Amino acid sequence: MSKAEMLRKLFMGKNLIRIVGAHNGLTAKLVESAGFDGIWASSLEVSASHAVPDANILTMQDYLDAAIDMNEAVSIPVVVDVDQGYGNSTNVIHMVKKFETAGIAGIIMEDKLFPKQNSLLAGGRQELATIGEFVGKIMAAKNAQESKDFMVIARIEALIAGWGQEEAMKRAKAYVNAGVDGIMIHSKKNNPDEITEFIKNFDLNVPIVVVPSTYPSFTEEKIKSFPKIRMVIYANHVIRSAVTSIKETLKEIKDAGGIDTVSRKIIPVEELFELQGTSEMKENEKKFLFKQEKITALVPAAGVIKEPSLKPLLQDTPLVMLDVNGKSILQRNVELLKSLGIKDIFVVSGPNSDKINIEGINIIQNKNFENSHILYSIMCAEEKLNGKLLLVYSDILFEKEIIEKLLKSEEDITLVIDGSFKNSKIRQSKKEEHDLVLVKAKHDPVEGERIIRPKRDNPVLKIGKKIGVEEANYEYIGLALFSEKGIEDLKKAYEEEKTTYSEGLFNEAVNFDMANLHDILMRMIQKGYKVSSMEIDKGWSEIHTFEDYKRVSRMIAD
Ligand code: SPV
Ligand code: MG
Repeated sequence: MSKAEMLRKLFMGKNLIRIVGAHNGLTAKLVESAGFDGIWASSLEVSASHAVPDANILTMQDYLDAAIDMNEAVSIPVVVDVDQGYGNSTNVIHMVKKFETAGIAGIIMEDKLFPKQNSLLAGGRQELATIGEFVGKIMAAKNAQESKDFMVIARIEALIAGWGQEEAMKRAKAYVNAGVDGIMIHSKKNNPDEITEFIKNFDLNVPIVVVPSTYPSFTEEKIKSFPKIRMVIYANHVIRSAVTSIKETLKEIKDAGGIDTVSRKIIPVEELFELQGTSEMKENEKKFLFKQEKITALVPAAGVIKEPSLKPLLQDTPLVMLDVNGKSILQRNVELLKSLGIKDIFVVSGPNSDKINIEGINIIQNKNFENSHILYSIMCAEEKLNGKLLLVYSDILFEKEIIEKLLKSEEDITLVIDGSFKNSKIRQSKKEEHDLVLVKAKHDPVEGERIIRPKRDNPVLKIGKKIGVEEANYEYIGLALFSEKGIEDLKKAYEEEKTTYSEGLFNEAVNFDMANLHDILMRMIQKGYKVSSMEIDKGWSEIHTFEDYKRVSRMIAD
């Protein structure tokens, strides 16, 4: 239902319609939450809120902007005080288009001349338009509106201007004949006599609106004894009470020399947040705000190739640059990462780093490559590691879906682990050579030919190449995701271990610099850090030997 329809319905109902003056979204919202029927977008309140006289100093656009703010803040109808329409009939046509388009339910237009002065202003200029001129404006307004529901109410200022009852009634008749939807009769007397006299003589078939600002004793109870009065406007009490309250608050702050006492008397900021629609904003953020997380990918590729079967193939090229069916391992992985929106890719290189000539990656050199291993290489990139980190070993190829799923992990450290190694002859033979990084996770893989991978929390309890045959239930494939906190934890653990390390084995490594990632992860697990896992069943391959290379080349078609 449009707000204009809502307003018309209120006029068709039995209850006296009570609307209250406001000047912005916040005050309109307060009027709505207090349970009134609508908002009066008062020219006095709006101009006072700009600290200028209510005398057409502000422009139509200013009043329109204020009315839009109010209308958007509430779900009840807004009736706008449009003064005399901001000019002649031509201005009125434009004004109606603008206010109706903005969703305003109705307007009250007064029969004064432009520029007007506020009706209550002592000694103010109260110049009336001729009846003919104002009839023309009413016709212009009614003709300009698009929907049948938009209400145009004429405001008679004859009593304000001291022209008397007869003139007021003459105008009422002319305006009703011109097609207005209601009459507002205004008075600045300190009693309602003028108004009640006018109403007693009023026999036209439109509702009457009153504004008892100067005759406040004319309460709703009394108003209700005049059934022709269908709407009462409390025009300026919101801004006046705001000024009262603001003055009191300011005085107290000044007198008390601080905000200690006053803070307890005014609304808490939480209530203000609520009025501003902050809860709704939070709900919307949950639904629609997808944070663009910065994800860095790191490929530690500084290792010196010791595998004799690969040497003839590689010569002095790093393993990451091994050509598999026309594209290097690294090229394939970089393309895959980029297709997932990961643009910050760092490769830690060792010997012959000049051979790593791939566009769009950053090379970090591990100059100590001969005497170090993966953990040391990762830490070569330490200052680049802030935000999420995707770690991709240099000698593996994998399905895109694995990374897609891994990136969704909300854990701090997630290792991709494969439970299929126990059934693979190739993996078993590598196991015997201690070439697999084994994992003991809390839960065993789910056995079966066709299964849906379980989505469960399966923390890593142990990780290493030398875990007992029976104990290990997975293999770590060389893909890991660290959250921002996860990477901070890793850095912290690294620093701690480095300071406490003194010669000899570091977990399974011969010394601290020769540590693999799993060496520090094992230490972290022992210290109580959680290392989570993402279980997979195949979908990846590593290239450690010539046999691996042949197998992968056969598998990869493009
Ligand atoms: C207003 O609130 O701006 C009005 C009512 O027009 S009065 O101030 O009484 O003129
Ligand atoms: Mg006004």
